[in-house]
Amino acid sequence: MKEKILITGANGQLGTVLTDSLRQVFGLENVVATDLHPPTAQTGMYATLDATDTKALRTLIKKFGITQIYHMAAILSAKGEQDPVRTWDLNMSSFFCVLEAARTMGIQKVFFPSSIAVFGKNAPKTNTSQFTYCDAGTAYGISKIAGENWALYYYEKYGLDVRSVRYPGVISHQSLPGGGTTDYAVAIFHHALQKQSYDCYLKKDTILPMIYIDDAIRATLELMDAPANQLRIRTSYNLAGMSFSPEALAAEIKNHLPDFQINYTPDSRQKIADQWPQSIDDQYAREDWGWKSKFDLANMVSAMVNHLKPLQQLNTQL
Ligand code: AKB
Repeated sequence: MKEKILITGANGQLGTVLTDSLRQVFGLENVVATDLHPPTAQTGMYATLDATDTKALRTLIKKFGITQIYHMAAILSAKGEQDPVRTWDLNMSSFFCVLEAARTMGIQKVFFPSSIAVFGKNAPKTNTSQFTYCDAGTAYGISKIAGENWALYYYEKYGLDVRSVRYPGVISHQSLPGGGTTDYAVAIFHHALQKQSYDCYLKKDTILPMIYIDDAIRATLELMDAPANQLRIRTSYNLAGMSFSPEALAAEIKNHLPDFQINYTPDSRQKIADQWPQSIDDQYAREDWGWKSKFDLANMVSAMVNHLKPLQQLNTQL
């Protein structure tokens, strides 16, 4: 069967790279990127879409004969705390639009991104297991754990093939994250290259689970490609990449940029980070669909510096 894919939130940190990857796998003519705002660079089919607009979503599904939806649109943890009710509203209503359209319009597969934000202060901090307390302490995290349970509900009640991973903080060079608690781990590279210094909003010893973009995208594609009967988790799979603190990341960056200096001025995001695990046990992902991360702290930092340095040099020449 020829797959036709629709992505919501295609301009976001993950959406941008996922769209490119899906276009490489399925062909330019089979992937429709959607977002509230037009993309900066146009490389394929695009439609403006408010993901909470059921009618508009259904029109696109019909028009393009969509068979799979990757629902990436969401308000993240830090931004979400500025308006918790709106965060719940947008994250949930957009997912319901997708689930209901998928259920009633013959969509074959849905991808729903969850997050380590589903874990709260009662979950064990290290090697946090698949099945533990999910007492999320942010509006974003609450919407993600609710979304996971709705994914399971639609799977069990209607047989809808919804798949999901709990992403750690994603580190990418292609685009900037927006509104997350883990965003520092991307911003630090841009500041290190532009100003040789960074003022970090988390304490130096705050260890969080992170994943490099190549691993995050590969995990998504591998999960979506796995045989349905191998998948035991229909809420969302724990996913691990690496774990580090701002201090450890800064030390690794210094190996490439010796003049780099870091300061720490913790703000409200510290409280969010303190609720989250430091490391994740992704045993089910490894067993069910063969997940294995490739990037550790050292090779992630090399990759980021190698990708961003030439851009920085170009910017200073302009
Ligand atoms: C955030 O920090 O909100 C996200 C996430 C971990 O889901 N990057």
